Amino acid sequence: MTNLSEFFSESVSDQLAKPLTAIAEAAFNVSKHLPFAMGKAGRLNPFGEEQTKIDVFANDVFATSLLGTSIVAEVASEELERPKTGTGSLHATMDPLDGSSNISTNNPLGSIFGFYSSPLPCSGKGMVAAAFVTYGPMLTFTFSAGDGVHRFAAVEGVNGKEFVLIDERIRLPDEAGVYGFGGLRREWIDPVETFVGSLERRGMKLRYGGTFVGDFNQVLRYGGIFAYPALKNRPRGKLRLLYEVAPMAFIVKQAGGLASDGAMDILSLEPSSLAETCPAYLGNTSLVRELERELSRRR
Ligand code: AFP
Repeated sequence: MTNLSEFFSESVSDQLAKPLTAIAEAAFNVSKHLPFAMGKAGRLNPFGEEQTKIDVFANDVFATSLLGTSIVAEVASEELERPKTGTGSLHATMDPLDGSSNISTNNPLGSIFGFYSSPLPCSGKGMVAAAFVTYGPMLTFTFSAGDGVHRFAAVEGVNGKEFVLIDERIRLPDEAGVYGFGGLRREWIDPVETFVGSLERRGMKLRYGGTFVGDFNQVLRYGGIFAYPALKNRPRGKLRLLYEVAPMAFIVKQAGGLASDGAMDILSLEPSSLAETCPAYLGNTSLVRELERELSRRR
């Protein structure tokens, strides 16, 4: 079995292997603490959302690990007012704990990371790597450094826990099996509602759990489309471009798919702030293009 450091030594530059390894190792720590840090932290994040203790813990652990590599110049996080700065040249974004509302139900949670060669905020054209962690029945680490998407699972090794390769060069299946669209159905804009109706008629299954990482991950495995669409009362959607959507856009493209805001490639969007949101449509290219056409017809 190939472990993470063996895989990195053959295929990833030191500049990226170090911060990616830092995240993977920190994920063990976050996963271990999940049962003990489920309560509220008693404060709000920059978006006015109530933080849980594990949001704060995960944020501290990942930021400290990334900055400790001396390769990261800044870490911008959904849980921080301002990025934390370091001494390197790589720029990192993170959603340290995605899906906080799933904590109390023990449904999947995740962490999302993006790495850029340019200062933040910047477009996805400057992205050089992305990764996500799933805390589910298995602790997994999935990444792309621009040469395919690879997934590792945590196992007990001879020297303690380690990540071993379980999927190399993940590709979206040609046949689309599942879809998951967020937001209240009554708030979906008409083209989205029409499109979802057509997905149901062609036999695709609804899979939605309320964690972007978990829901996107199912699309990556079974093929299909994930969306947090433009809503009537929220035309730029809910998900944060830099912290959530752009890293998954990088990954879905590396897996042979597409990510769009309904009109443009997500990785071409030029954010003017770290907090910007965007409608997010990710998955099999043919489906994302079909939805784009539906949206443009009604514009
Ligand atoms: P929380 O971290 O507040 O649970 O939000 C999770 C999330 O940002 C993303 O992971 C989900 O895709 C989306 O929100 C779910 O939102 P809805 O509850 O509106 O479906």
